[in-house]
Amino acid sequence: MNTVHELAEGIRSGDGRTLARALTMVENGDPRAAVLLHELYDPSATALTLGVTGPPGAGKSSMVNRLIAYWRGKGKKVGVLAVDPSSPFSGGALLGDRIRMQEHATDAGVFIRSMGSRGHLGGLSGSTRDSLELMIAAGYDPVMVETVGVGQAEVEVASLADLTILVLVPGAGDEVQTMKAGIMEVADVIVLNKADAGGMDRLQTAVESSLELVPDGIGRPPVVRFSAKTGQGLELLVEKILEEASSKTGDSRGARKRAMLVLESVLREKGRKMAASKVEEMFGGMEKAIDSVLRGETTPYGIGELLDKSFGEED
Ligand SMILES: Nc1nc2c(ncn2[C@@H]2O[C@H](COP(=O)(O)OP(=O)(O)O)[C@@H](O)[C@H]2O)c(=O)[nH]1
Ligand SMILES: [Mg+2]
Repeated sequence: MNTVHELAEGIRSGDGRTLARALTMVENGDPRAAVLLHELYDPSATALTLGVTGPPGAGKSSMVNRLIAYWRGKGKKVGVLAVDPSSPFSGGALLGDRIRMQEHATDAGVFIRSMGSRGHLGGLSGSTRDSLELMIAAGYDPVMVETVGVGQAEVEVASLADLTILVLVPGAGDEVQTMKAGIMEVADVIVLNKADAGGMDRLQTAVESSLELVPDGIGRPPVVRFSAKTGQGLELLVEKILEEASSKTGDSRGARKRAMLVLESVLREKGRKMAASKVEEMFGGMEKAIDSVLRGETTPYGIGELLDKSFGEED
């Protein structure tokens, strides 16, 4: 068993096996992971992190594949985290991703990791940002996170990475997919994928009319027509990503934004854990707390009030 310090050394030196082991520690909630992440955190690291979201089948993995090839061509070490919040057990989508990205599987400059989101209904696991941090420490730049866009995932992915790329495709219900609350606001770049297959004009019109509803102050994201199949639009896509990155996270703001994202992620996890342990202490666990609600003794909100009191909050 290696010490945390040895693990840190291994990761910094770019050893893929050590990185893989550390990712497993993070996913399993191994208490040494926090010590390791603390040791590895370098506030001056400048890796670009990109969250990729959008409906299943939109071509997220295919687009990521193109971006990997592009950045490999520029001599960059590229990290990819594929999170599948919808099917922690089936693994179907993850397998598909592996096949789509496998041309890069033997390239030492590419690190691809698939993870489920056990115990996290329909959302990203709390360890996702920690996994990103491990990849940053190992020298990957950029690092991309692909999530299946279901429910809250699009909004959650925005609090994970420097930039959020939303991938949409032409098809029935263009309006519905673009109008979904919150999506437009969290996207920094909108990709209209499958440009080779037609239907782009209608999709673009739908997207642009939804964007008109986004408050002006936020700034409207660029919309890029793209085909992961032919590679059409790739250069423009990269240009827009880099432009948004330098306007949103340029200079020292990048370091600040990263520290903020990581702190938010740590606080979310700590808050959840502290609240859960209070519920354990007061009720003997979630199930018993629910029993108490069903017996009419309290409500979920009443439990929230109890938590406020027990954490000494007064208002
Ligand atoms: N015609 C066409 N098909 C595409 C394009 N991008 C992806 N696909 C196909 O769409 C399907 C879903 O792609 P995938 O990358 O797995 O989507 P994801 O679920 O969003 O990751 C696959 O069969 C891809 O080959 C594209 O630009 N044009
Ligand atoms: Mg995929």
